[in-house]
Amino acid sequence: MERKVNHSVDEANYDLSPELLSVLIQKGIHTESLLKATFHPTLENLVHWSELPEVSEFLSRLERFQQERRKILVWGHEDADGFTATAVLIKILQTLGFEPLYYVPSKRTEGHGLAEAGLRYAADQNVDVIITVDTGGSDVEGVEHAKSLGLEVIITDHHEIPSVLPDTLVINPKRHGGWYPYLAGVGVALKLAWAVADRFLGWSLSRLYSEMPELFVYTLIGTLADRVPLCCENLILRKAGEQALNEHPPHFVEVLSEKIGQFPPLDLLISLISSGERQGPRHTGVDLLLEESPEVLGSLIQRQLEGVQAYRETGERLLQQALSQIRKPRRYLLIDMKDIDPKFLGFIASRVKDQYNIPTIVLGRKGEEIVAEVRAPYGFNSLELLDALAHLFSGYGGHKAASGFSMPASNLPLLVEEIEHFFRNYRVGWEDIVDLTVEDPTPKLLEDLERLGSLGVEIWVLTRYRSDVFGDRFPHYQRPPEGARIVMTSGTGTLKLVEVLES
Ligand SMILES: [Mn+2]
Repeated sequence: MERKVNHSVDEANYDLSPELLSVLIQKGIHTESLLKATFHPTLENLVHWSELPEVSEFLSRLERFQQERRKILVWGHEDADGFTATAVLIKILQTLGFEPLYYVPSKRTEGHGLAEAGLRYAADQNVDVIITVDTGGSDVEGVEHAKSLGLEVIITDHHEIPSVLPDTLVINPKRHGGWYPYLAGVGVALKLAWAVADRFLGWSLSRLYSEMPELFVYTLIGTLADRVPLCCENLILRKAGEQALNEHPPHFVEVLSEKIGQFPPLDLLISLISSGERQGPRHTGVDLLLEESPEVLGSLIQRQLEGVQAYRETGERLLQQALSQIRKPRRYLLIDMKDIDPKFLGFIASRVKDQYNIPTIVLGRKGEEIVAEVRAPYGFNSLELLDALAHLFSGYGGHKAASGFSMPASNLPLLVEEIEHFFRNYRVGWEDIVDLTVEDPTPKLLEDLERLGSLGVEIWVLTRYRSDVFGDRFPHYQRPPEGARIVMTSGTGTLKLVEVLES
């Protein structure tokens, strides 16, 4: 990918070695404003909305929609990032007098992107404009279909940029060399909300925070659920969201607190939103966030809590079933879960990957199609694998660490063969995986790594162990032999030893 490196960045400001600065640039923290957000993660250092690609076109279109009294539908994605992004966009559009509808296709029955049933729903409701959140960035066909129904489409997404973009306005922070490379879908929606608030209402970001703190709580939930790196802008959004949650808990949090007799822990909020379900054209994952009536919320939450419990139980049972299929893990794992509910595929793939730390592909079925979730350990780009297999797929996309695809079931034998072939020829050593190789570590290097780790920046380094430099950073039972080659990571502020290599 082409990177817009700002060579005027003054490393002296951050007292960082040139080697570590170039690691940050490689990781996408490649402008003065992103560096500032990384080292001073406070709300006023959130990178200005105007740096989001194509945002001014987005604002002028909104202005036109307002004049022409257009009916807008926000098109979401069926996970916590998608639900929260939907809620953020709906709320900010409401402040402009729009009464947006929303639609979240079911992953199980409709798959990803601009699915047929939703487009028909939009047309039936006399919708003029669809604005997607967290989805659609590679859906060339869906966009064409929507246009043929007379719908105008604006895509907002944060997934990797495909080789062919849909022929419409696409807002994705990864465009044009990857500004703000880490934002979740809801982070993009929050940036758009800030842009709208600034342009149409004259609000600063801190005014937006005090007028609509719930937007920051939604952003917290979606960002954590999407497992994006919690550094730079995401660290800012996380801190702002936690503060908003404690100081101005949204309605659903109040009702939930009362129900369970304590302030809900974040992971319960994430599970609660994640377990949302389609109900006709509505979705409880979105309604939980938007609903204000305590009575309605009370019954929504009651049912949802039961859903969380059921999801956890079924998920654990299916996970055990998946683990029991594993015989001898080698370079990768391919597990066929046949026709279980596909909403468990991602959960299973993540947990199996965590356990074996090798690329994991979990297959399921959706009608005539095979659907799959792929999870990869640090250093393995799952999209590289999927690119190599793309000719077998009807669709695919995602991130380096987590991706998915769909495919005609008849391609299964070929898939098995080609995955095996891919990994047989896949030779990657730690040298290729780590961010930095340092022959002679210095105390300053270790301190810098710890500082970056405490700011949420994960950096992997291949170096040599020297007791005089490392001191007692690793517990004594873990200490490598003097001079051994080691792989370590900045973790969350404490250096972690990943592996001692044979030399
Ligand atoms: Mn997302």
